[in-house]
Parts: sequence; C-alpha cells; structure tokens
Amino acid sequence: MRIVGLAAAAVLAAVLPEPVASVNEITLRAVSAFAEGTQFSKNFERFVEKVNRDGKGVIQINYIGGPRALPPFEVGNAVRTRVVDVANVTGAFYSNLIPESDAFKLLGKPMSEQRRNGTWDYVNQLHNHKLNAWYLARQFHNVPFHIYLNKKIDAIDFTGLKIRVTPVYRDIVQALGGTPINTAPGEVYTALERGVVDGYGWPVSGIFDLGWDKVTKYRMEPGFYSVEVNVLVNLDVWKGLSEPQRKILVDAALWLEALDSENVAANKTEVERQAKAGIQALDFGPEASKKFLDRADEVAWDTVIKRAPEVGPKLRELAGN
Ligand code: 173
Repeated sequence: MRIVGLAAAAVLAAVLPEPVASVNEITLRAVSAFAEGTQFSKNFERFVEKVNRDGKGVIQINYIGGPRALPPFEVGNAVRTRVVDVANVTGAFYSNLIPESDAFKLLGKPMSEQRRNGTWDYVNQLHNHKLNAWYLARQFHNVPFHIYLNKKIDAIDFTGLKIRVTPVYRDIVQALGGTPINTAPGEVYTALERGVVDGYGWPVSGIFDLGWDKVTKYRMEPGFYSVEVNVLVNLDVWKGLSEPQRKILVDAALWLEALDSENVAANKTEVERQAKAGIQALDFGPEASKKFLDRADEVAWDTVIKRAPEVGPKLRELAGN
C-alpha cells in the first residue's frame, strides 16, 4: 500500500503544474488575541487581506484565527517562541513578559507622531529585548476604555463591587475600592450572566460583537486611557525577511495605523447604539470626571514606575503626561 501511495505521489508530482508561489515567497502564520470578525480583530483582518493582495509572490499571511486557536493571554509568548510568526494582541495580555506594557495605554498620541518623536522606536526596542518581537504596528490610539456596570453607583466609587479586569483596569478599580477579577474576554459574558461580576472594563466599542449589550445596564463616564492593539512579528522571522518582504509589511502597517482616523466617528456611533440598546451613561459631571482621569493616570504611572524604575520614567517623558 505504502509503496503504491508513494509511487502515485511521484506520478502526481510529475504531472501537476509548478506551485503558484514563487520560490522566494514566504507564508507567515498569524493569530489574533480577539475573536475573529470582532471589533479588535477587524482591522487586523483587513491588514492581512492587504498583505495577501499586495504581497503576491513575495509574502503571504495565513490567518489561523482568534482565541479558538490560542488562548489570548498566551499569544505574546507564542510570538516570542515562534509558535506563530505574527499576532494581533494588546500589551495588556503580555504584561507578564513586558511589565512596562502597562504604560502602553498611557501613550495617547497619534501613531504618526509616536513614530516621529521616538516613542515607536523605544517601544519597539522593549519588544525586541523582552518579547523577541518586532513592533510592526499599533492600532486604536484614539479609542478610550470604560467601566461598564450592572449596579447603579451614586459617585465614582467601586466599594463592594466585583469588576472584571485585565491589567488595563486593575489599578484604578482597586484604587476606587472595587475588587478586580482578571479574565479573558471570552469569560465575560458568562460572568455577567451569572452575577459573578458586577461590571467590567472594556473599550467604548465592541460590546455588541460579543453580545454583552444583553447583560449590561450602565456605562460609566468618562472614557479613560487609550486602547492599544499591536501587530507583532517574531524577531527571528523579521530578521530573516528580505527588503521587499519587509516593505510589504511596513506599508501595510502604516496603512493600518491610518485606519485610526475612522475611530472618532465609530466611537460616536457606538455610544448612540448603546443608548438605543438601553445602556445608560452614568455621568458625574466635569469635576468628578477630571478627578477620576487624574487618578487613573496617577495609579497607572505609579505601577509602571514601580515595576520598571528606569523604563517607566522614560515612557512617561515620551507620553508627555
Ligand atoms: O478588556 C480587555 O480585555 C483588554 O484589556 C482590551 C485591550 C485592548 C482592546 C480590547 C480589550
């Protein structure tokens, strides 16, 4: 049987045309830490399509998918060890490997400026050294996070509330008296449904994709920090690419970052859609909001600087806040 099979394969190989891919074409394997087709995977998926269109015969990306392929908190390590070549993932999911990644949400300038003023370069070096990764692109700098609640509060105070977090929200939830419970996005729906948590941190956008509107009553104002979802490439893979291959990726990365210009309008649409779905904004006025924002920044920088006494202050200088 085996010999016959091999012989058949040899015959097939002889009669089949040459594979379409040129010998120099490389195919990279990619995953996303967010579910396929949802808010924080969508633009990455557009990036993959663009690379596959522009990179014919040069470079292609084989997109394996979201958390069904790989648990979100393991994606950073999977890039480091080259289990995958490329990933779409937030720094909050690999803060065990880059403690300074807690600061990325505080780097709120547009990416065009971060690339000019040395921020991108510095953050890239952190990724090179600590994650064995190339920091190809960052998305969503102009999308804020919120705390969503199912219990009404009378002031910005989380005493007695259990709130689902990632490292993004942990410090501010704790500072305001709440009990943080760390979970991947995939566990949030059930935790809310069962009342295991009274609320959760999440960006202004994306809750409808996950069905969370059905289990959410309030969105606390104001929005704070800045979402960061990064496209990372394993550093050994990056170093092995030819100039034309890198150019396809870099051009697509800059194009991806420019998609951030769509976000302000998208945020507004999302807030309107939440209101229509019965999600009520809890707004405590400008003074309380400012106090909250200052506190949120302060506790986050404190943690970053404590965990990274040299890198933290440098990042703060680059952030300009
Ligand atoms: O809430 C989260 O899971 C989280 O940290 C995050 C970060 C960036 C985009 C979306 C969610």
